Amino acid sequence: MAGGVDTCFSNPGTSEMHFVTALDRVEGMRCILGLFEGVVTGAADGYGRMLDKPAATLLHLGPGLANGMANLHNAHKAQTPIVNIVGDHAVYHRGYDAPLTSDIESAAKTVSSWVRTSPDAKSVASDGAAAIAAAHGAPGQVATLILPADTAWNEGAGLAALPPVEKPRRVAQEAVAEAARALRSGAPAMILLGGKALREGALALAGKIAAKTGARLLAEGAAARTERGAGRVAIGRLPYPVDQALETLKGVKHLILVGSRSPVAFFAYPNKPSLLAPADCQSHLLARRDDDIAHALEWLADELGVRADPAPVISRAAARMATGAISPEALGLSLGALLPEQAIVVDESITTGRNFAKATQASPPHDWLQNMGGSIGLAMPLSVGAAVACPDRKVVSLESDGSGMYTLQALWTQAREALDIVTVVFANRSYAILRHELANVGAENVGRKALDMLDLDRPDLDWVAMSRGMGVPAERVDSMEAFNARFSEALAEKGPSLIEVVL
Ligand SMILES: Cc1ncc(C[n+]2csc(CCOP(=O)(O)OP(=O)(O)O)c2C)c(N)n1
Repeated sequence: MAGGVDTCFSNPGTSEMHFVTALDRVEGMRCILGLFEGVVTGAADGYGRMLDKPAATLLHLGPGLANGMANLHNAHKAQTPIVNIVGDHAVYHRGYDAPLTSDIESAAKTVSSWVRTSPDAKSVASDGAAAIAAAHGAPGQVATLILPADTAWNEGAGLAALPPVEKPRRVAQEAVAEAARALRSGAPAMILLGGKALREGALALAGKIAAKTGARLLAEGAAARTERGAGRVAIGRLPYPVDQALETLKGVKHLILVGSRSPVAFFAYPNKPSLLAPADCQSHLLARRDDDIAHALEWLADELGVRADPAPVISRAAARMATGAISPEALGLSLGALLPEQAIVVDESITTGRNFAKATQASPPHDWLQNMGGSIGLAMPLSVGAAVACPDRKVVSLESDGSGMYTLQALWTQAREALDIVTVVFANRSYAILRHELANVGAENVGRKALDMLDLDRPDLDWVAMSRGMGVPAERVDSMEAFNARFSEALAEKGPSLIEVVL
C-alpha cells in the first residue's frame, strides 16, 4: 500500500493464508478473486495497461503460476507493470518434496523481467518494495516476488522505503539527427510506432512529422494500448498475413522505429521470409520501447520545425448502423456508429474483427487494447482489470468464441465485482483463423479428423447459458437489428452483460 499498490487480483491457497488475513488488517487494499489464475494475471495486465502502475497478483505456488502463465506471457510482451506474487512452501519445508514443490523461479523467469525469492521475514518488506520499483521500470515490467510461507508468519523488519524508480532514458542526439536526415532525404520513408508512441500526445507529434515530411505512419501489428478515435491521429497497423505485410512495406527505403522493432512475421511459413522489411530498407532507431518516446518525438518535431503545426487528426464521421444479416462488415459498421466516448475496447475478435479497427477509427475517442503475446484467452480477463482500473468508463470486450473458452471464468468476477463491461462473443463456432493457416503453411490433404480440430460444433457452445450461470445477463442475437438494440441497451446500462452474436 505504501508503494502505491492498492489492488490485488488473487487465487490463493494454504501458503498464502497470512497474506489473505492481512487484507482485513490493512485498510485500502482491494482484493479481487479470480476463479482461474489466467483470469488473475490477465486482469492484472488490463489494470496495469490502463493506469501505468502495477496491481499485485497472488498465486499459489508453481501450479498456480503455471495456470496464470499464458496471460503473464501476454503481459510480459505488452511490458505491463505487474507485481506478481507467488506463494511457496516455508523454506525449511522445501527439501521434503511435498506435493506442491516445484522450481518456481525457473518457471517465473520465462515471463518476468525481475524475479526474487524472499529468503526470510526480515527481507520481505524490502523485497516487496524492490518488486514494486522493478515493476515500474520503463516502460513497465512483470516483477515476480516469490514468498515462502514462513516469510509471512515470522517477525518482519517493518516498512521498507520504495527504492528510486528508474525513469525512461532520453535518446541520444545522434538518433534524432539520423531520423531527421532519413526523413529529409526524399526517399520513401515510414515511421513505425509501437508501445507508448501510440498514446495521444506522441501520436499527434508523429502525425505532424509524417504530414510535413511525407513519410507514411504505421503501427506495429498489435499494441498494448492505442489512444484513438475522432480528434486524434488515425493510424493503420501492419497486417498479420505475411504477404499483406510485405506488400505494405514494399518500396520503403527508410524505416524510422519509434517504440517499435523492425517487423518480423508472427510465424514462419515455407518459402516466406521472417523479416518483413525490404532487403534494401535502412532502419533508424529513434527510440526503443523503454526510452522516453514522447521526448524523442518532441525533439524530432523541433528538429524538423513541426512542433507548432496542427496535428492531422481524424474528424467524427457520420455513422450509420448496419441492418439485415450479421457479417463482419455489418458488425464493424454498427460498432463504429455505437462505440461510446471514452470506451475501453479490448479486442480479441480475431477473424470476425479484421475490419473493426478501421470501422471505428472515427468513433468518439477511445482506447484499444490488443493481445501482444499471441496467447489466446486474454480479452475477458483483460476487461476485468481495465474495468477495475477505470470504473467510470465502459469496457467493450470483443471476444471470439474459441479464445473466450480459455478464461470464461472471468465472467464470474465481472458479475461479483459488478464491473461495467459489455462482452460481445462472436460465435462462428470454429477456430476460423486456423482454417486459413492450414492453407498458409501448405498443409495438404486435409481430412475430417484435422477439420475436427478446428471446428467448435457438436455440441454448439451455449454462451447465453454459460454467462447466465456465472451471473452475467446474456442474450443471443441473429440479426443486425437485434444486435444494434441489445448493444445499445448494454451500453446504456451499468454492469456486466454479454451478447452472443451467431455468425
Ligand atoms: C494459448 C494458445 N493456445 C492455442 C493457440 C493457437 N490458436 C491460435 S488462434 C486459435 C483459434 C482462435 O479461434 P477463435 O478465438 O474462435 O477465433 P476465430 O479465428 O474463429 O475468429 C488457436 C487455437 C494460441 N494462440 N494460444
